[in-house]
Amino acid sequence: MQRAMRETMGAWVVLACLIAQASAGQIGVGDFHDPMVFNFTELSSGTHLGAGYPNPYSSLGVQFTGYVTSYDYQGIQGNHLASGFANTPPEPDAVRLRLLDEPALRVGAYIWAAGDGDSWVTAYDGSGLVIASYPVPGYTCAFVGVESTAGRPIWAVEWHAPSSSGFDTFPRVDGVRIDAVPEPATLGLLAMGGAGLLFRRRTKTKCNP
Ligand SMILES: [Ca+2]
Repeated sequence: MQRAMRETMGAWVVLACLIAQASAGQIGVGDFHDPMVFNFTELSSGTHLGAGYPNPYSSLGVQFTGYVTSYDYQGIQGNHLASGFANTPPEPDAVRLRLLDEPALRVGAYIWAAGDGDSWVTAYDGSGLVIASYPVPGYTCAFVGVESTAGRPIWAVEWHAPSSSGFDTFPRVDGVRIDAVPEPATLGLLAMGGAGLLFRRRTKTKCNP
């Protein structure tokens, strides 16, 4: 009996894990499946992005806050977003992304962190609560992605440098990738796979008590 209960509980755990992975995690550029990619090549250097400015990505359901400038440094290629230091009101030390229509399962980007101390990549849910936050050491460039759960997807991401860094145009962000939350049909198939496993275990328990 105890074995049967253990197997049943195990199957439910598998099912739960298939429907919603346990927790957010840090991922790399190769972990994205079919992302929208933003390289900012179509924008002129000097373009302001943010509240009160035209949003060239509104049709894609994405709004950035930052200031377009150009430079090549490791994963940062050509036009990219510096912090909104030149915006009105100014937002030094931060580049932001906000999803307008649909949330994301994964968001990542190359971040060029400059100045003293770590910069941070922070993902937020629909209630503005932190899903995950990861550091990027100063004076380095790295791709940092966040994978959330379908049950608690990402609605906003902030790349933030320490205000004490003295480099108010940083961090710099480029190559932004956004993976949408899977369609309900995909989640349904995963759930069916878990339910099938549960059924097999119950059948096996009945035939081999
Ligand atoms: Ca670029």
